[in-house]
Amino acid sequence: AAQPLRHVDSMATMPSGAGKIPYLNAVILGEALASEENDLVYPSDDFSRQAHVPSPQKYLELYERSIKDPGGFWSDVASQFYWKHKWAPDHVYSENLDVRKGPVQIEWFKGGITNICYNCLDRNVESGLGDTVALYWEGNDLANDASLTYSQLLHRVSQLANYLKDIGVRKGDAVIVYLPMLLELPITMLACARIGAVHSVVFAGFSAESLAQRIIDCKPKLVITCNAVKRGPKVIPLKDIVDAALVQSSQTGVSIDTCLVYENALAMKREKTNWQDGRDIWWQDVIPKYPTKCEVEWVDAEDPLFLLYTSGSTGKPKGVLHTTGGYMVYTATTFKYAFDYKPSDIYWCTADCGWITGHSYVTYGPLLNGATCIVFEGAPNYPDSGRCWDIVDKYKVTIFYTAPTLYVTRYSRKSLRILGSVGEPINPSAWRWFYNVVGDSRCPISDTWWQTETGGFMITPLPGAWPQKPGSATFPFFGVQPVIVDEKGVEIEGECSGYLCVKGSWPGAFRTLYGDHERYETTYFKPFAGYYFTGDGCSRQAKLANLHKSMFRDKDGYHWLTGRVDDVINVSGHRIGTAEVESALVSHPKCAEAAVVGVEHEVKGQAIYAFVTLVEGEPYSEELRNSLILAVRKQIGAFAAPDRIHWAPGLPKTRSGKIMRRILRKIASGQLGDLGDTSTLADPNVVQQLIALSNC
Ligand code: 6R9
Repeated sequence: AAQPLRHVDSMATMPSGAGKIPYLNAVILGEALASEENDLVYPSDDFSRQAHVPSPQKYLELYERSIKDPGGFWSDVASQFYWKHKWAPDHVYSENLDVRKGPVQIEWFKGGITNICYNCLDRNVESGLGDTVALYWEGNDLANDASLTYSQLLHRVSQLANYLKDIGVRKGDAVIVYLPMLLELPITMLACARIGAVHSVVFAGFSAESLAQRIIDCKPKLVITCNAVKRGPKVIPLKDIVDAALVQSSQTGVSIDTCLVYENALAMKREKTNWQDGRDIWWQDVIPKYPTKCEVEWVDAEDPLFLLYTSGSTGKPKGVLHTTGGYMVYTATTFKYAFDYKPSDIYWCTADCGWITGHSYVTYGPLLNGATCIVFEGAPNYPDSGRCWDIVDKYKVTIFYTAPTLYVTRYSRKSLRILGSVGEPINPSAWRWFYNVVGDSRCPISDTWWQTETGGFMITPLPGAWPQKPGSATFPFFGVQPVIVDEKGVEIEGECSGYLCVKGSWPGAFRTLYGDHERYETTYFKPFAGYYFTGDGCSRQAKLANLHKSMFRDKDGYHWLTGRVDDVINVSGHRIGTAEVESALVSHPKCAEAAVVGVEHEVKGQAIYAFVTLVEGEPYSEELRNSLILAVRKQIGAFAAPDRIHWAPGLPKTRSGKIMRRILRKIASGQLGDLGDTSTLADPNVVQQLIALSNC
C-alpha cells in the first residue's frame, strides 16, 4: 500500500502585504506520489451512465464554459431559482480581487431580488414536495427521533419568523444562535433568512468567553438558545453558558434584552433552568401561538445572509460574511453535482450547523434541492461505535458526508451509493479504507476541499465523471480557477507544489470580514496580489492516465491538498488559531509565555501541542498543567484543549524576537535529529533545554 503523503517544513518568506508565512507544507513529490500516479479508481459504467456528469468530456465542456463565460453560465444556473426581480443581464457579476487596483469587491446577481428561505421551502412546497420529508431528526439517545415534511418545516419557520418580526427584528439585524443539533437550529436559520435578518450561529461547544466575544462583535437583537443538551451520557447546561456570556457582554456595554430559550426537555426540565425574568422567554410558550404563514422579506442578492466566525492566524476570530444570491446558487449547485444528488436519495451530513459545513450542506444546499436530510444530535460513538451505521440503516442513507476523523468501524452498508469527506486531507490509506470497507468498493468518494470563506466546494470529484486517485480532491468545480503559486506569487504550471490561490471570483465567495474590510484584504488578497489566498498548500500532479491525457491540459492535473501553511491548526476538522490558544494560556496568572503548534495525530489529524514558560520561580506540577488546560477549555471550548503541555524554560527565538515555530514543531513531533539551522537563534541553548524536558 502507498504511504500517506509526507510534509516538509521550509522557511518561506512572502514578498508583500501580510509579511511572512512561517513555513510551507510541501508534499515531497517522490515515491509517495509516484506510487499513486497510476492508481486510478474507476467508477462503474452503471454509475457513470446515471450520473449528472457522466464523463470527463462532459465535465470539460461545462467547466470550460463556466470559465470563458461565467456570467452566462451562472445566469443559466441561477434562473432555476425564484427571483422576484432578476438581475440586469449585462451585469451578472462584478469583481476586483487585485488590491493594487482598488478595494477588493465581489458582487453576484446584484439588483436581483430573492429570498433563500422562499427558495428552500415555499418553492419546493409549490412544486409538490409538501409531503416529502425535509428533515429527519435523530436524537442523542436511541429512542428519540422526529421528522418534518417541507410543509411542516415551512409552518414552523413561519411561526418563528412572525415572532421575530413581532419583537422588532428587522432586515439587516444580527441574531446570535447558540443551539445544538435540534430541528430548531435549521428552523432558526431559515426564519432569520425569511425576514432578512443575519444569523450568526455559534457552535454550542464554544465557551462563554468565546460566545461573549461574538456577541460583542456583532451586537445581536437577541440570542436564541436552549436550556441544555445531552452529549453522549453527559448533560451540558447551555443556558448557563449563555447567562455567563451575557454578563460579560453587558460589561462592555452590549446588553441583550431578549433571550429565547427552547426547552429541551429530553436533557433538562424547565424547572431546573436558571432564569432571568423579563429577558428570558421559553420558545414553547410563545412560538406556537404565532400564525403559520409569514410573508417573506424580499432582499437584494447582495444583502447579507449570515455571519460565521472562524479562526485565523491572529487572536481575534473573523466574522466571515456571506450574502444571499451567490451563496444560494453556489451551495445548491455544488451539492447537486458533487453528490450527484437525485430525488430518490437520502442524505446525511454529520457536521454541526455551528460550522460552515452545516450551513451549506445540512441546511441550505440540500433544502434548495428539495432533498431529505438527517439532522443528528448525538455523538458518532454513543452509545457505541456502531451508531453511524445504525443511522445509515435506519434511514436507508444513500449519501453519507463526514470528516475523515470520525470513528467509523464495522462494515459496509447496502443503501450507500456516495461517500463524502471534508475538513482535512484524507490520506491514501484512509481513503482506501473508506472506499473498500465502508463503501464496499462500490461508492465513489467526494473528497470536497473548501473553506468557511469559499461558501461551497471548490475542488471536488464529480462522482461518475472521471477516475479518482486515493487522497486527491481531483479537479476544480465549475467556475473555480485554482492556481498554485511560489513564494514570490508567480503561478507555477504542470507538476508542482506551492501555495494554493484562486483566480477570479465565484458566486459563493465571502464578501468581507464583518466590520473589518481592511483585514479581509490583508489576510486574503495582499499575500499574493491579484489572487485570493487560501492559506493551504497544494500540489498538482500533471501526469494523467493515458486515457485522459489528451483531454485534460497539463495544467489541469489532479490536486492534492497538503494542509495549512499558516498558523491554523486543524483538529478533527475544527479550525483553531494557534494565537487563540496562546492567548488563553497566557491569561493564566502563572503563565509567562506560550507557543502552540500542531502535531500529527492518528485519529484527529492534528493535535494541539503547547510550549509554556511559567512566571519566574513557579515550579512545574501536574496540577498547574491541568489548570492551564482548563484555562483553554474555559476561554475557547473543550475541543481546543491542548493534548500536551511541554514545560519551556525559554522559547527558541530569533534575534528580532520571533518564535521559531519550525523548531518547536520538530521537537513536538520528536524529530530531534532534524532540527535544521538553529544558528540564527538568540539563545541556541534553549533547544537543548527543551529537548531535556521532552518527557516531563
Ligand atoms: C469546509 C471546512 C477550512 C480548512 C481548509 C483546509 C481544510 C477542508 C479539506 C481540507 C484537505 C479537504 N480542509 N476540507 N483539507 N482536504 N477535503 O472545513 O471549512 O472549517 O473553514 O476549514 O480545512 O486546510 O483551509 P473550515
